[in-house]
Amino acid sequence: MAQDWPGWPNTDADRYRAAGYWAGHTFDQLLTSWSVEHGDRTALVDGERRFSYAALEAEVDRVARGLRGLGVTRGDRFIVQLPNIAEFVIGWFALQRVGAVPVHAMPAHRAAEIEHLARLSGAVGYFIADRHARFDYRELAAEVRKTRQDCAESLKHVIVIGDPGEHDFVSFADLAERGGPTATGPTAGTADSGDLALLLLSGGTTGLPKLIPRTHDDYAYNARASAEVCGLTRDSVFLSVLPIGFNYTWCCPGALGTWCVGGTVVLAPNPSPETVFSLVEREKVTIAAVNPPLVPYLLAEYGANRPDLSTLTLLQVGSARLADDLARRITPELGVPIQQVFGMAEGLLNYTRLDDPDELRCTTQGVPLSPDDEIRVVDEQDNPVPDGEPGELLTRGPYTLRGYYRAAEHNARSFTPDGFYRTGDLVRRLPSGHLIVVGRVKDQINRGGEKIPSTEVEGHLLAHPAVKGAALVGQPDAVFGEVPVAFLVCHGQSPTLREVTAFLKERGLAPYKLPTRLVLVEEFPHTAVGKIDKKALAARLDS
Ligand code: OOB
Repeated sequence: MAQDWPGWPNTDADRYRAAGYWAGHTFDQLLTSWSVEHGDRTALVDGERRFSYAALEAEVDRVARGLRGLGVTRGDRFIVQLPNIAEFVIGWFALQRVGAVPVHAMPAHRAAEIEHLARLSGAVGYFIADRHARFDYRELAAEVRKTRQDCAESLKHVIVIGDPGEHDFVSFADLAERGGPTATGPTAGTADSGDLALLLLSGGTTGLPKLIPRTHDDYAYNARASAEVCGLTRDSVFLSVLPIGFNYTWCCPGALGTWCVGGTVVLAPNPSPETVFSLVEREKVTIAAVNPPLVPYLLAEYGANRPDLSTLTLLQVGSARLADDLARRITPELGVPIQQVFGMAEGLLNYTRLDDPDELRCTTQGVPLSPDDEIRVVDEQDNPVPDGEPGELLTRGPYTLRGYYRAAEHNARSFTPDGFYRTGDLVRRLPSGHLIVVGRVKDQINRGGEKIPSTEVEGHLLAHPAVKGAALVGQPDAVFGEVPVAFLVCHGQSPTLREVTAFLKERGLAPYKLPTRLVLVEEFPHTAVGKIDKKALAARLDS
């Protein structure tokens, strides 16, 4: 497995171990120790279902037995595409128990994304819900499986929460029966803490999105250190508002960070302000993590109905730039302290600190999590810029990858020779170390936290018979910060927006990536080095 992704050089790995960041535990070992330590306490709430730590572990064990019965084994990759339901947690830890590697997919992903994930990861299996939010995931699984039929590492096992339907899929509820008598109990030493623990999908910088390898050591540190910086304790109740499979919700500190300290995780079935506030009241939530587009809705709902938010001690906002003016309204209006979170699935996390003055909490995206997060802010030649000046953020540290999974060629461009990850984010660093996100040099659109890899969408647009050239550009938007607009050069009859979005949907693209507007042009402006000049195109949108 080691040749699939470059790990940390030994000197750095030794340093991270000596500093205590890498504690040498796998997630399966962590689950067992949490269950021993906090057995009767509530680990997870999903609607009317409540799981103590001990009950959660028992469920995990049952499902792990079933996975072993199917032949799932150490190192196997397994796509997990589940909404905010307890089975995400049970399935995820069951995979850990057999030493397999969850590959996180978002509920909004469709055939194009799942197919890409399956191909990149070589996954042997796929967890889905039967239906969720008016979408039938069994149809999606059947479609992806058909296109992967030719491949040795195909999705052999599709495990369905709910009704498996007509297909040759396995019901999650029946999984345990598959386990033979020899398949009981956790297997000691199924994985090493330096092994791959999970694969996350990158938001994309150039080309198609890559997979991010995260180890037990680095991801457990990510969770534990985040819990500490956010002041979590065993009395903390974390509300998962965004999809639970999102790195932010799962580990920053999210669910995993909450369990590290013996707290309770509550799953919100949807992010509507009514749902969020009724769960805050019912479950006495202490910390919730949201993205910027949700904030105005939360403020409006609070203004209208004045729910009791007295238990809430922290509202985290992250995944896209929060406008300073909106940030400044949160604490005065809701009476809840805010924390900005500027993170990335690749690793680096920045948090405003609980004791930062209001001004820093409202106008900056925080300081790095770890004392050993190394930060460089550089110009186009990789030379450091002075504090206060904008530059690209480069970073290296104990929980930031040194290379993507099975992407050697791409890695040479995305990392400096000395191992710094090129984030593609433009930041300004204040003398205090706080970072302010001022822009981006990567070819990506951030639609209120959902990342749209431009090249991926352009590839699909170019497959349309009338399209000769395509460029996806972000247009400023009051709700989402920015939304994708497609500039097209066409021959023959130009398609309409409706035709183009229908075409992209047909190709299996996730709905949030669909352009909201078409601009037809004769030809594209080009930069000095011959690339499509997207800045010039974006400028046409402003006018
Ligand atoms: C989070 O992770 P990803 O991998 O979906 O996206 C990372 C990118 C960053 O490189 C940056 O461009 C943008 O999302 N971003 C922000 C931001 N937080 C993320 N841009 C401005 N302000 C912020 N606060 O989005 C993510 C991962 C862990 C925790 C939080 C967010």
